[in-house]
Amino acid sequence: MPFTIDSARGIFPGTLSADAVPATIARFNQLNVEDQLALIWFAYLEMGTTITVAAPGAASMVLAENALDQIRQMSFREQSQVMCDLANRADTPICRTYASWSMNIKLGFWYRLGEWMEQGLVAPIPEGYKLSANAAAVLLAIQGLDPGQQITVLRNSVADMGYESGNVVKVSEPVEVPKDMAERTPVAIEGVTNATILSYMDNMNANDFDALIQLFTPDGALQPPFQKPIVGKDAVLRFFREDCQNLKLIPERGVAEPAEGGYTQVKVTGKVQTPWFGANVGMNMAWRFLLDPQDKIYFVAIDLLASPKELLNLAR
Ligand code: ECH
Ligand code: GLY
Ligand code: GLY
Ligand code: GLY
Repeated sequence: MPFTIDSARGIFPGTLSADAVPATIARFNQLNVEDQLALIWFAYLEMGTTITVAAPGAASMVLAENALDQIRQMSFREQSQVMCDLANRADTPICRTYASWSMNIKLGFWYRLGEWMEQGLVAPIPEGYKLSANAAAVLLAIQGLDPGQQITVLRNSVADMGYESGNVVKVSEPVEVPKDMAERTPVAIEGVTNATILSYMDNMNANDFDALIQLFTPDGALQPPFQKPIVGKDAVLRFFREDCQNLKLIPERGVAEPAEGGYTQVKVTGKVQTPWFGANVGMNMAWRFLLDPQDKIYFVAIDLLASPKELLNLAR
């Protein structure tokens, strides 16, 4: 075979991804947890003045309900402790539960706590809390990012909270039925007619993950932004069902060219919307596909782009 997953990761090396995101997360992780929580609070409040976050789905809130009820009944001091424990990745029952949740449940949990903090039901960030100089600098860096990068920093900052322990059962929202054929609107991509690529976009947009996974080779891999590849059909399908419902992929243009050994490499750029922000935030993205000689997906990387200018960068 002419490619390995590792070598496939290097296709279209000129693609500039938003390095500011992991760089900002790394700085964020250096802060003490009081600063971390206060910083997210300030960033989230400020973001709310320009873009609206959608309420979490009912299903995800049911799954977080027990933990939320427990927290609601605590004293302010205990509530603050729980939030610090989460940011500290302490080994507590709530931190273990939190780590077992899918991304959307984690976000829904914080969404609700944020509401309760505003309503005075959960311990607020102390009035007049003053960020350290480092934390203030990180906040400033976040304010300078484009909205797609800001929401990615926010999401990634809560992704790794809690306490990850061995064989814990992962909890995620139920999978909805795929969109009706009659309700699907096929994408069109300037410069790309490859049926596998078009089906990838259309099946993702329809939440049709069983059809989507058929497009992959058995050992195929998918690399989400700023993450290691997820390898193998089973793992990729699990990722689709847990983390990819109700995305809107709006590919705009692309290029397809032959690669070694009868493979084809395809780069597509365009926008992606998350159900959390809908049309309010269009993330500038690239997909870098490597198709095998049968046009099955051996590898696809999804990158959050450094700038809108990158949407036009289709060079090899
Ligand atoms: C408060 C203070 C105390 C601490 C905390 C608080 C609450 C914070 C809250 C934050 C909410 C943040 C949210 C962020 C949502 C971000 C969503 C993003 C989604 C990106 C998805 C992408 C998908 C790309 C993909 C494509 C594929 O083709 C394959 C699959 C996949 C304030 C209380 C913490 C409430 C809601 C960035 C890019 C296109 C890879 C998935
Ligand atoms: N800069 C493209 C990549 O992530 O490999
Ligand atoms: N409201 C966004 C979500 O639950 O995914
Ligand atoms: N929702 C998973 C990711 O974009 O990384």
